[in-house]
Amino acid sequence: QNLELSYADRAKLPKIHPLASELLQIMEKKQSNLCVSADVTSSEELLQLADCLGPKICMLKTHVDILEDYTAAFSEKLQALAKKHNFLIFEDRKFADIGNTVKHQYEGGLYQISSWSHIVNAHAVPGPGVLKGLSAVGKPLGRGCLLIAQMSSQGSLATGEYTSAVLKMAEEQSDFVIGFICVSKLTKRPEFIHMTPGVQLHAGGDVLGQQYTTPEDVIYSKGSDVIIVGRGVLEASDRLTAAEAYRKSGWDAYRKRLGQ
Ligand code: 5FU
Repeated sequence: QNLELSYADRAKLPKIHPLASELLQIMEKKQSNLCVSADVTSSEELLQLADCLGPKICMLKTHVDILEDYTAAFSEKLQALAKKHNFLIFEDRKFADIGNTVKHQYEGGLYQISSWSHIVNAHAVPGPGVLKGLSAVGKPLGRGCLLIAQMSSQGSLATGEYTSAVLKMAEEQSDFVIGFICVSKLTKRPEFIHMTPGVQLHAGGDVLGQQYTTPEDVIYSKGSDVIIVGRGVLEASDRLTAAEAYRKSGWDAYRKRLGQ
């Protein structure tokens, strides 16, 4: 007996957050659980990436603070590409301060992240106030947040009891938290979406502590929902072909999980 719900089934759950539902519908429609991490330093290159890889992805992850030439016009263009290709934008800002500070960091400053990013993430280290601050800005805009429950890097301190406490915090603010950054599935509650970085087609790592597992391992064995891939795509000689290989690998692993 297969108790595993499909992405489409989960999108229809009565208690699902509208943004989580939208993402699950996009995944089903585009047959993609691939999030590309667009870790480039030029706005033009990021926009080209988004336009070229847009059809293959459910979500594009950014680190806006590594861009050398950010302008408000860039964020307008990125939003237009997200609409054109039907993907969500996830700014990997990792907020980690008291509520009042993260509120300003999310809404204001140079980047005005809340105005263009559908999804952001936060560390649970400060306690629930970090979510209260972020949700004061994000909820009226229909935004959602991922809590960082685990990290892909070697020696991460986000394990065990810390990870359990993050889960509890998410459950208490599920009107804003749509899921987790994690290494493997953490909760049976199907409304939460699990997203996993540290993915390449071959297991391994880099010299700065990143650790890689494969799409099959992440989606099928570990039960996560979304693969987040940076250099696996960015450093390929043909990024579009690489993105398609990751999309297919992630989707095949999902089908296998459903027993199809
Ligand atoms: F929260 C995390 C984490 O635990 N590991 C990560 O690697 C976030 N990341 C991000 O995913 C990291 O900041 C990069 O933007 C991306 C992984 O890139 P890679 O090139 O696939 O290693």
